[in-house]
Amino acid sequence: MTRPVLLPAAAGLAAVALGVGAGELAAALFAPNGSPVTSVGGAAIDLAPPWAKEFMIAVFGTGDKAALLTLIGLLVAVIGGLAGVVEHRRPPLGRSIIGLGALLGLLAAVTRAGSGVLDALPSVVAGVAATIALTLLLRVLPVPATARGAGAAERGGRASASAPAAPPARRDLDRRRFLAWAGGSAAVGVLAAAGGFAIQAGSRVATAVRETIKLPTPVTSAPPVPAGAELGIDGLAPVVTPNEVFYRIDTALAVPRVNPADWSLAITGLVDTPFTLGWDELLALPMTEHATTLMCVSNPVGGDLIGNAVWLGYPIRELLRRAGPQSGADMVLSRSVDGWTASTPLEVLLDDDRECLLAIGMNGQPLPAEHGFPVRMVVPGLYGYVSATKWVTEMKLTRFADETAYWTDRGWSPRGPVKLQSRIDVPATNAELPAGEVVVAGVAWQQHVGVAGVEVQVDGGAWRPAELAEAISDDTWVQWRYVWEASPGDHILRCRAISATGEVQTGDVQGVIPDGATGWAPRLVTVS
Ligand SMILES: Nc1nc2c(c(=O)[nH]1)N[C@H]1C(S)=C(S)[C@@H](COP(=O)(O)O)O[C@H]1N2
Ligand SMILES: [Mo]
Repeated sequence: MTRPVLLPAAAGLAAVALGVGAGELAAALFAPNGSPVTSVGGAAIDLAPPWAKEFMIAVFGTGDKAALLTLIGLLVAVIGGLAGVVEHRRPPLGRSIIGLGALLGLLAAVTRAGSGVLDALPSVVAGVAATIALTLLLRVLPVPATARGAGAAERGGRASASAPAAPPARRDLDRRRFLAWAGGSAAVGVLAAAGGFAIQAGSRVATAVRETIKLPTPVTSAPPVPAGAELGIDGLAPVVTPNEVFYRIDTALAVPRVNPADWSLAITGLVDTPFTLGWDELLALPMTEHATTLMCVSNPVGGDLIGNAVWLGYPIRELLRRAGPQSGADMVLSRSVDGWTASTPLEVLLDDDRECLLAIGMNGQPLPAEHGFPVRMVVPGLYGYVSATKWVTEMKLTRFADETAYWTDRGWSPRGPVKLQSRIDVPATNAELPAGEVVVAGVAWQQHVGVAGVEVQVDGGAWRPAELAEAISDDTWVQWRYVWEASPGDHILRCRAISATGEVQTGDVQGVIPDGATGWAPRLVTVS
């Protein structure tokens, strides 16, 4: 009786080990909050009655978390073994058990505070991997001679009366092959899980450190946001974008988790005295606070890959001066911990009248991991792809003629000054409105140049001036509103900005490649 239970159970155990390992690795790489094991553990802690918690702490002390994880491991092992045996006898019942287990992990992961849809992924990966592994392992399960004969043969060669289905040598080979596959699957699972936990341990350290950081008080504070900068219209982008909704663009599949203690910035290349700056040294420098609107060159006309934040950091020009740029250098090639690069004109970074920051703070918080923690660059007036390097670790002075950056190698322009643009936020696309006074509102920007006016056009008619809100500065976008006397029918609204230098936003349509989109975004509404 041993073999028909033991080997399928082993198959189930190995399959589940592989699944859990794959799930943990997927979590570490794509969804740090979606680890099935950690989520189930967290849910268990949340749901456990007080006496159970007290019992765990009383028995295991500070090892209570490790004990809980061991308990979960044992539970998973039991479920795996059971699934193997059941699947062997009555497929697909065992696979259903695995599916239920994965569903449990998924539910635990997506119901945790601050979780997102992506947090479901690791549990799905775990479930799919375990199911496939179980199916394949059961296929290579050695066929017993007979239910009893096999066990008897094992115990001493007293062959049973019914003849074996396969010769013993063959059965032995089958068994070894099965054990190799099962053992291999389990080993891969354990390795993947260990790898996942190791990666997450690093990220947990960075996250924990981030939470303890107290940002230094700026020596030069940003002036308070003027009361008149925020029109407070429903549906209009707030003048300062909260970190949680700030757009995110980067090439990093997994958000780099950098521990400030391990962070440094090297200033290299065409400089007299190259040097390296550490986190503590950076924190000790006099900090500047400045509001800058950041925008992606891939933002289509009317798009929302733009946000405005108050950044805290140290002026990059001071660092560059300390290194002493050599004549001939005209570009700073900044590099991120993940290898991504940006090419920024040196003269922009050295400009005394432009607050180019090596930023550590965003809207009063340490930079969120997604936005470059611990240190990034922020440059007013240039698109992000040539200036806003997140997780920055190197600034190399070089020449545009000698080197190219990540996006330049992919067809984008080496320099990326932002273009004059504006957007309608309110009313919403295809809104149905009652006739009469309708508030049209939006934002307009040309960072570091400034916006002097916005005009609105209805159905291709005359351009009429909108009211501008107070700007925080020329480095930020500005809100605007226009009161429109709407008559029944379908209408097309457009807006255009006028810059502080008198440039009028062009209606010529250009796509985002190679240096930013232009045109006027139409907004269709129906008035009745
Ligand atoms: N390391 C790194 N930094 C990067 C990028 C990137 O891919 N990797 N993308 C850049 C681009 S294209 C933009 S638009 C801005 C976006 O910054 P955000 O994600 O904080 O909004 O970051 C820039 N910095
Ligand atoms: Mo971008």
